[in-house]
Amino acid sequence: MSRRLRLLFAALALAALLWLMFAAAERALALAQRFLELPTYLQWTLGGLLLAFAAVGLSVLWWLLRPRRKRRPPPVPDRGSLEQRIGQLREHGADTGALAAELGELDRRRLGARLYVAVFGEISTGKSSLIRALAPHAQLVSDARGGTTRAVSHYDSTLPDGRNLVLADVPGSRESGGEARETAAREEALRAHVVIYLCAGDLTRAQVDELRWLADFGKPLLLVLNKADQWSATERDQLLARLRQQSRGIASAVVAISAGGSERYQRQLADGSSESVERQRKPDIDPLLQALSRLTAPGAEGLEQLRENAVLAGLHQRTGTLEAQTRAEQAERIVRKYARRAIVGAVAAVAPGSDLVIQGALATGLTRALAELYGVKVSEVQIEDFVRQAKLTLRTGSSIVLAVAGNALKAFPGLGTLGGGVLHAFAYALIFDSMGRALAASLAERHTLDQDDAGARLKELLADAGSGRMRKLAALTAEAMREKTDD
Ligand SMILES: Nc1nc2c(ncn2[C@@H]2O[C@H](COP(=O)(O)OP(=O)(O)OP(=O)(O)O)[C@@H](O)[C@H]2O)c(=O)[nH]1
Ligand SMILES: [Mg+2]
Repeated sequence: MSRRLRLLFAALALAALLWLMFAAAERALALAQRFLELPTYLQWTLGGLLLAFAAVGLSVLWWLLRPRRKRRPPPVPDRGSLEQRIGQLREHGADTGALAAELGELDRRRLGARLYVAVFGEISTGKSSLIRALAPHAQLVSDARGGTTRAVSHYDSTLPDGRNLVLADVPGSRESGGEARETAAREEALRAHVVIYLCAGDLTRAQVDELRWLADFGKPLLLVLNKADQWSATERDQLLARLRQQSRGIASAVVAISAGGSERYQRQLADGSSESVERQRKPDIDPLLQALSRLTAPGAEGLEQLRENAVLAGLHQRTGTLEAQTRAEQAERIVRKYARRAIVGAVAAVAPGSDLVIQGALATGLTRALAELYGVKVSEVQIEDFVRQAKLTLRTGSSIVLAVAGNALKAFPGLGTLGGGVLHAFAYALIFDSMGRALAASLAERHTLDQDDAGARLKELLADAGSGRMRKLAALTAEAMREKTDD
């Protein structure tokens, strides 16, 4: 809802409230008289209703006028803590090469003290053409077919005032199937001192989001409308006005240019035949050069702190993603270990046909190990509660689990050769796998042992007979049972 509309509603609500208060005041005296004459229970009912009415009015007012939450910029960690986290990840066997390389590049560029400008935007908006116009002698790298940019490349260029800069040509975003290239482009944009965001018309919602994403990292931005030659002067001015509105508070300047690019046309030859010729359009990028000179006036050193903050904030996010991934892998190993133990235990102790009962000691161990992995403090009582709840879930869900296990036995005939007890063994693999996954997912998301959430996930997983998961559990069951019989 727009702010104006909200204010209008607020004014209306206020007027209604005032009117009510006046009307109430006017009648208050008369009412008071009659009120006092009423029996006590009616006095209370009437009073309660009035109070409820006022409460509703006030909450509507609050809803309309409540402060909107501002977008929060991504946090900038200090370098030391980031290095420590990366070190820990490395110790856990995670591939931290890219993160370390990013830190290395951060230092390399700081020491080089050159001014980096990235040309960023959706595919085919004319980024490479603009680089050609800004660095006429550069040999651009692009895919032979279609001229699409596939990787980040750098080119030397000079501003009209003689200052040197390094231009980064990056792959276009929002290319279908080009997610990895888009990530590379975004990372390069964070490494630059200034970003030129190129578009070729009105901004789509995705483009606005992309611009906001850059602005959230504190990136100095120029929003540049390319291919201005395709519009009349009036159309171009209208477009510029809309772009200014869409990028208010985000872009430092909005300008229109023609990067040039090439066009094909048919040339008539003297003998009457024709040939197709490619020629370069004449670029017109003066407004951009002026805006770029202004925005880069502080120079590489003046803009370095902003740049470093953006790179560190980006690294913080990437490190967080790798941490979550590494933890998920560790969780999977823990779950596998306990599921295996449960299978072995089942083969040793469960008589065929008997009920399924969660092995308490194993369930407790699994819960404790996962809580520790996710850094969640849990008390013995909480663990006991969770295990008790899981046991209850299983008591009512036993038939489902056995049915799922039975189907798996049919689907993987090899299991049948393992002899008696295999149905129970598989059922226990399924139970412990479900319990572990439910706990891990809940702990990762809630950062606490939330019984209800973990319980709901457990129920879902016990009945989930996805074929990939069943295949893994069948393999685990076969492996554990064979090992057991080999003992
Ligand atoms: N009319 C017009 N066409 C342009 C202009 N600039 C670029 N083009 C054309 O737009 C198309 C895409 O240009 P590129 O420079 O390859 O665009 P890009 O953004 O680098 O594309 P990707 O690398 O695939 O993301 C080409 O056909 C260019 O000739 C311009 O100023 N005017
Ligand atoms: Mg390109």
